[in-house]
Amino acid sequence: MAESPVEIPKALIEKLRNARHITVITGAGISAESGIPTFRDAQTGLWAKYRAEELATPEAFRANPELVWDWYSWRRKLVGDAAPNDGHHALVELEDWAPSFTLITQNVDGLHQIAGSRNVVELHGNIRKVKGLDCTRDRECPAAGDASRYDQSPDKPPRCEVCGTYMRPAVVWFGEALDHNNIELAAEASSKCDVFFSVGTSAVVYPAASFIYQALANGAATVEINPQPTPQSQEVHFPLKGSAGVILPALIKQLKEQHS
Ligand code: BJW
Repeated sequence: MAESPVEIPKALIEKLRNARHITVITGAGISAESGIPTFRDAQTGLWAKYRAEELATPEAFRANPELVWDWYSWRRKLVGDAAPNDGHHALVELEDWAPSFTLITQNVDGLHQIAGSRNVVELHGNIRKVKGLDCTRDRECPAAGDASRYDQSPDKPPRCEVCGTYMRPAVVWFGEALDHNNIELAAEASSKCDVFFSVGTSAVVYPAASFIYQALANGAATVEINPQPTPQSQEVHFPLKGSAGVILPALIKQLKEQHS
């Protein structure tokens, strides 16, 4: 059933028109309309079928490297076949429109960059890349980088040609530290923004879910776009219930109409 036309609150449009910096954090929900499953949606989410602790932790990889490598290869193929949707494209328009803009994403699919978003902070890494499991040079290792070079490898997982360690997806698993520089960029963008959007995330994974509180503490207007309530829905100024692929284009349309 088609969603009814979306009315964006005039007060939000006004806030956006006066904003100097806009910060957006996205989660798996924005890519759902590109056919990529979310993690926690009850019927369709990945965790409805697979156990996170058996696949998305360093312990799981060490215990069963082939299973985890295969699972990520399957997801990499899914992501490789997907294209950005209207929600991703609307965020590119918002970046073009705003004086200053930061897009923090928890997504590992790279669809924001493919859509054309420029100032993107990838908090949880990128599934299209690999790095060595125990490599001290991490992403600087010559064996790290584009995962597709290992697609034809008979070894699952392949080994680093320099030090022999297993190659693994360059994503952040539970219990692993996020890149320090990325946390700083996200924290700064959240503290200095005038409007903060949380789009398509269940807002349960930390530290990603904490950035909105920095925005709130610094007086930003906060917006949530999600068809389902989250633990943060009651705290945001503008909870907009619905799909990112519908609400974001409607918001851009109204922003531009009232701007001309
Ligand atoms: C739509 C839609 C549509 C549907 N439009 N919307 C503080 C408190 C409690 C726990 C912790 C804490 N601090 C740290 C922790 C532990 C842990 C954590 O947060 N656990 C909680 C789950 C309890 N955090 C960590 O372990 C992090 N590391 C860390 O803190 O390290 C500390 C450390 C320091 C020093 C040394 C060592 C360690 C790391 C977290 C890594 C998360 N990794 C994953 C997997 C990435 C790789 C992969 O892809 O496999 O990241 S888990 C998974 O969850 C993935 C996502 O990025 C992340 C968030 O999920 P997301 O995006 O919100 O998706 P869903 O499915 O949950 O929600 C989708 C939403 O979309 C829903 O709300 C839908 O309604 C909505 N939706 N269709 C708009 N069309």
